[in-house]
Amino acid sequence: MTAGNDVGSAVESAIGDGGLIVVSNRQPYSHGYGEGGDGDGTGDENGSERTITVDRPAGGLTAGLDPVLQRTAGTWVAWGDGEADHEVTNEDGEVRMPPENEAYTLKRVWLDEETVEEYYYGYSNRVLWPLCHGGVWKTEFAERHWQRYRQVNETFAESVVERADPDSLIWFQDYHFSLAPRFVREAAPDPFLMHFWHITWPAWDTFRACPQHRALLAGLLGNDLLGFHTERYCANFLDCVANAFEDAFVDREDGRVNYEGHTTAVQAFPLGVDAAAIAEASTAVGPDFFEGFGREHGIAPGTRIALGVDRLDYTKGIVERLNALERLFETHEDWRGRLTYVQKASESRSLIPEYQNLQTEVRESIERLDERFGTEEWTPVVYLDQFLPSEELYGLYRAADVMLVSAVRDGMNLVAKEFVAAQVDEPGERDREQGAEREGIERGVGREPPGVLVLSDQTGAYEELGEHALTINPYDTEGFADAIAAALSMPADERRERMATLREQVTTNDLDAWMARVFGAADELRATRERNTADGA
Ligand code: GDG
Repeated sequence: MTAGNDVGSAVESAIGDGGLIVVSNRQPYSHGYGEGGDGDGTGDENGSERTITVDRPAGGLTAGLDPVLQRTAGTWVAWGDGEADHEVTNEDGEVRMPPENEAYTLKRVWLDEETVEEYYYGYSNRVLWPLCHGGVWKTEFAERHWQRYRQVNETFAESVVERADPDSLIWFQDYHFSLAPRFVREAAPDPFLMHFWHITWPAWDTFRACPQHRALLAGLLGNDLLGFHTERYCANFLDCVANAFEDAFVDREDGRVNYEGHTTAVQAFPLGVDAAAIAEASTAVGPDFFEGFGREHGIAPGTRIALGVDRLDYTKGIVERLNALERLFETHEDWRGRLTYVQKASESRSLIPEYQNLQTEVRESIERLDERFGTEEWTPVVYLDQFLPSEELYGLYRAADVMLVSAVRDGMNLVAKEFVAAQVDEPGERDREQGAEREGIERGVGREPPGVLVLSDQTGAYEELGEHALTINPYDTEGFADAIAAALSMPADERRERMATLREQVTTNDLDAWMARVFGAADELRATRERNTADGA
């Protein structure tokens, strides 16, 4: 990471003596059962033979926040969803983490099956997720889901209040906790509350369809600082507040709301990735991995690789992408037999019917493409549904000729940035390194680096990377197919130029820089608040 010292001082200054409390739905560490005892993995009747394993943060913000919590000896409050979580926590649901140096407290909140169904699947993912991505028609409003969401927010808020000091800094993550900030403020008015909203914020015309829109806004306005990925989401949020509450004072210019005597700053903080760690990990797998990968999936040496990496979610534009690839093979026949598209997809929220339908649709699209165009020697689409270790995922980013990011709506899309961070090779370098003469994925390269990013203009990432990526509208199948063809035949000079600018952007605005900005803003607001209190006294 580039801004290590900056982030350290910004965090320390913002947190002060009161400590940091992070609140998120997913926990940084979860405990499960491994094989043990008699070796059958089940243990004896009371389970005493089973060994306990720990799952660690794989990447992204969770991995980035973990060292911050360790450094500041804070508390992380999250849903304890691991099979063995109960076994390692005390009677308050607490366990010290990470296991090797026990630097901070992980407070686990227990949610039973019905609660998960209603709060997590029901309200968070069948109301807020589709609503915020503009899919009002995909929402499923049910009073009991809303009541449960409220109740879970209250429970999390109680856990926070029990652990907060007047000068604590409390940081909520995402759409699972819209109401908690107000609950905390009502019980403990002094701590500094901030919130980062990881998904898009829709326009008022969409948001007002939600029967609970006022309560959601009021909940979030319990915060002192509310962050979004882009200015556009901030503007949408401010617009919603202005329309929903006649008595709210909204300063669009300065990004501030005064509502019921409390001021909330609303600011854009585009999330970055840990570019240095990704770059390093991307070189961890070498020719052996790619040889095996090519053999396993029937990818012949010399084949160009297009890559997609997504959670299986209807916002990610996977079906739209497969349509564009089908069009490409129809209209640019010369790519038949020479390009394989690798789709890494992680199953997600499978209890929700829309997600089950999507899984079917994706599988059917792939089968159709393979049936229409596939040959004995060539598979047009390779589908990977297993979770890949970071090194393999980043290695695939490094090896890809073209990265396809085609979300129909996406708060940021970190995959686009991770791909750029993993494009570490100077042209010709890998050839020299490996002394290889053959082309193709067999030796870890599709062709001469760098690769090309094809990016949907409907993502938050587009605001920062759009100018130097090849831009597409995921619904414009024809234009999308042409963009893939253009990416595949882009001259080396142009690829180098584009990638150099993209890399500059992604490495400068990395995860540390983001953290420094967020904590810097919190620090400033806290200082202003203290001055105002002193002046008023
Ligand atoms: C939400 C917003 C916003 C995926 N498969 C594997 C794996 N991944 C990792 C990727 C990436 C992450 O999952 C997905 O992040 P995205 O940003 O694409 O999307 P969401 O999950 O929808 O996240 C989004 C984000 O929050 C952050 O604010 O950007 O807009 O919707 O990091 O690398 N990682 C590993 N193996 C896999 O198989 N190791």
